[in-house]
Amino acid sequence: MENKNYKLDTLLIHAGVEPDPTTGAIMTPIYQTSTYVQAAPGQHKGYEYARTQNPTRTVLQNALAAIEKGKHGVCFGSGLAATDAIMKLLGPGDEVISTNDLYGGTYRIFTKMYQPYGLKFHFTGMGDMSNIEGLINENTKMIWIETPTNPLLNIIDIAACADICKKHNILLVVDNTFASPYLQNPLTLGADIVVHSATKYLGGHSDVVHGAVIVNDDSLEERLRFIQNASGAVPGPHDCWLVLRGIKTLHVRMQRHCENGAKIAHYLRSHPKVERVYWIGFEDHPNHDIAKKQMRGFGGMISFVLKGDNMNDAMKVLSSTKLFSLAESLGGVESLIGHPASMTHGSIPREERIKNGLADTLIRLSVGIEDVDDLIEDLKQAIG
Ligand code: P1T
Repeated sequence: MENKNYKLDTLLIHAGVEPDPTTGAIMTPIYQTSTYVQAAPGQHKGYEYARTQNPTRTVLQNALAAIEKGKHGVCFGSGLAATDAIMKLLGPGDEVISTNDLYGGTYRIFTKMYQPYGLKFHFTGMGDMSNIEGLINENTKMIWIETPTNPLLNIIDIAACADICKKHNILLVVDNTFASPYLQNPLTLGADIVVHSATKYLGGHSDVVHGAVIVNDDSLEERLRFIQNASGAVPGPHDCWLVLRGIKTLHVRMQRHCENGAKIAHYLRSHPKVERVYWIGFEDHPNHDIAKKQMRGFGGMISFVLKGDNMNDAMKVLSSTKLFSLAESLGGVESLIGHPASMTHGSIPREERIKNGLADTLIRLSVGIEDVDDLIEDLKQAIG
């Protein structure tokens, strides 16, 4: 599709997608092949071996670049494989500053995989930019943020981070998984690299594990493309096709996630047994203004703690919901409930978690797109 000026809702459906040149199939075929026949050595149609290139993956990469307002998309076998590829841009002695509230698996790959290889990580609260400035030295090569953060729904000012990064010649990476490209485009706010767990809102149906990196810079793309091929953590064509199909409905799904999320956040806040609700749409959320400035909506992720901070009460809610399924992950059409301390963030040492505000009793919701009245009834009977 030539015209890059289409609005996002149109790009989600058409970007990168052309009728299949051999048959005219409107849907991109799943090129389930490992290799491509050459007429003579080096004489091929742009495809040599499927770890290096696959036409289904190429279409998805182009679509992802377009919807993130970037130039290049590079896909991986999972969100963490995408993170792994980005870390391979760095080397021993390099330092990374990251937010102290982030997905447990990201914390794990940083501290358990890359720290032993000589990289150094600093974790800090990023509500206050001076925390970042204070940690920068000549070895600092990357700032890595999630916004909104997982699971405490903190908001970090992407443009302000980008200013600091530009001043010190540091790469800014934004994990845009929670927002999705429908709600936020970090590259337009000055980020250098956007990373996604496409397993979540991009795929949207809890049926695929997939990761993506989107950049503008040609030399970054070249290095990431090299890593994609050399390390080989590539997604299969069927998984690429599932994500491609998922993003065609991202806008309609996200609208409903946002609507349902808002209603449930307000319901929980008014519940006498609920102590605190973490949701970025509340006007008294500490960084609500930044969320309003950099996002187009507040999404479907909510965390909360019950009054009394009692583990048994939290466990009762976690095991009593009927529509909200108790499971890791998020961003699918169906609602999920989770316990970050033992599930998604179990790999962060308890003292670290508690220090950063992640209570043992925190409950996380990924609000789906079911009828919101049914979802509220479900929470009502579970909380009691
Ligand atoms: O699971 P995978 O596709 O490898 O993505 C990892 C990942 C990266 N970034 C963020 C912000 C994430 O939330 C995740 C995965 N998160 C969960 C499985 C979860 O339930 O929070």
